[in-house]
Amino acid sequence: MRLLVTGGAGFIGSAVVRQAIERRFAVVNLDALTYAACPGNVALVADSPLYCFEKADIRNRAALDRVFEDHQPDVVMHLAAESHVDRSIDGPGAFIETNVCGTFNMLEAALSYWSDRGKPKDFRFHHISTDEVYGSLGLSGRFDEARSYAPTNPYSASKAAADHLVRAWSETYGLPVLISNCTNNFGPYQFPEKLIPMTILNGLAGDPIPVYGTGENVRDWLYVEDHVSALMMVLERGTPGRSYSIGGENEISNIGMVRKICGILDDKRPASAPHNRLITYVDDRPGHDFRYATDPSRIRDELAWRPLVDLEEGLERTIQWYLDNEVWWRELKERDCAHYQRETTW
Ligand code: NAD
Ligand code: TDX
Repeated sequence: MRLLVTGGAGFIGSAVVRQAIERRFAVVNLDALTYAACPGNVALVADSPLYCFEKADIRNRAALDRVFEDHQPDVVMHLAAESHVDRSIDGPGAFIETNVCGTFNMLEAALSYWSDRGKPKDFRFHHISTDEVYGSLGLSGRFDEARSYAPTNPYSASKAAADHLVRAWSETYGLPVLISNCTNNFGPYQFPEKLIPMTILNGLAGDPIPVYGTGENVRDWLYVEDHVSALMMVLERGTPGRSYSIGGENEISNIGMVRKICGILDDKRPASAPHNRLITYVDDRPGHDFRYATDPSRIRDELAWRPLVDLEEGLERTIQWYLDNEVWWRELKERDCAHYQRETTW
């Protein structure tokens, strides 16, 4: 099975690449290597004869046609995206270009490739999306596949637009697509602009740990390897045209999460305890969604997916990974990562 992965040098995409190679897929990793990419994320598999890298931008249709032609993939998993909400508030243009226009290019390239080959029935275009497309929840309720879309920030609006395009290419042209909408991921190799790695690295450095607003906003967290096992199940056994909600059922407020991380850091670095003295409340994110939570009943009932790593175990593994992999994040610290307004030093 030849799998084309886009965004495979990023956080979740690289976990897909590593797991797919372990399962003996031949993998083509297409990535533009933006500020968020790290080729080291796939170092463990880079020498495998099953692995191949293509530096290409999904905004460039001709480049996509060439990659499809050269590698003849059986299935596609599309993860390449601009992924940070704070950056989308500051500079929405890149989110529209990559997440919307780039997805349009991917669909057109895939449709043309699939049609030219006689529309093989096992071909799949799996679009990896987010629960943020559904907008914000109050204190109760959970998102599922029947929920109406109501995105509230440029990132989530761009992902919602991409989801609509993917569904339209299925309904109109018959392209065998799958869509999955997942909650917040965490784990090794996550770029430190996101809450969990930011808290770990600032905690280790003794720098302020920024908590937006009151810290009462709630997220539902899933360990990245469990997300990837769900993605592989959707790819292999999901029904074309359907979408799948993926969630960890690990709801926690941001301040609760930050305190948990500080507690683990206290155990691992007792000389710097208590780390929660570093917690600093800062201005809220504009349009900050209050709560996300996802009901994963469909993927659980139809595909028998279950997460294997609970929140405590996942946090322990993640924090230990950042402690053991300083070379990885030091290189990112020194990199010029195109700055944005809400940026905090990490
Ligand atoms: P990431 O920012 O870590 O990685 C994104 C990757 O895409 C990078 O390697 C980058 O170089 C590449 N990329 C960006 N623009 C590109 C372009 N124009 N052409 C080619 N490659 C490009 O993101 P992530 O957190 O790994 O998220 C991956 C996907 O999963 C995204 O589609 C995101 O919307 C979705 N998702 C993320 C989460 C989460 O919690 N991180 C949750 C649900 C869904
Ligand atoms: O320094 C911070 N302080 C803080 O309080 C940061 C970076 C974030 N936050 C808050 C904002 C959110 O409520 O923590 C929460 C998590 O923030 P992020 O890590 O930026 O994630 P979020 O905005 O929830 O979006 C993530 O999950 C859905 C990913 O970045 C998206 O790509 C994914 O689709």
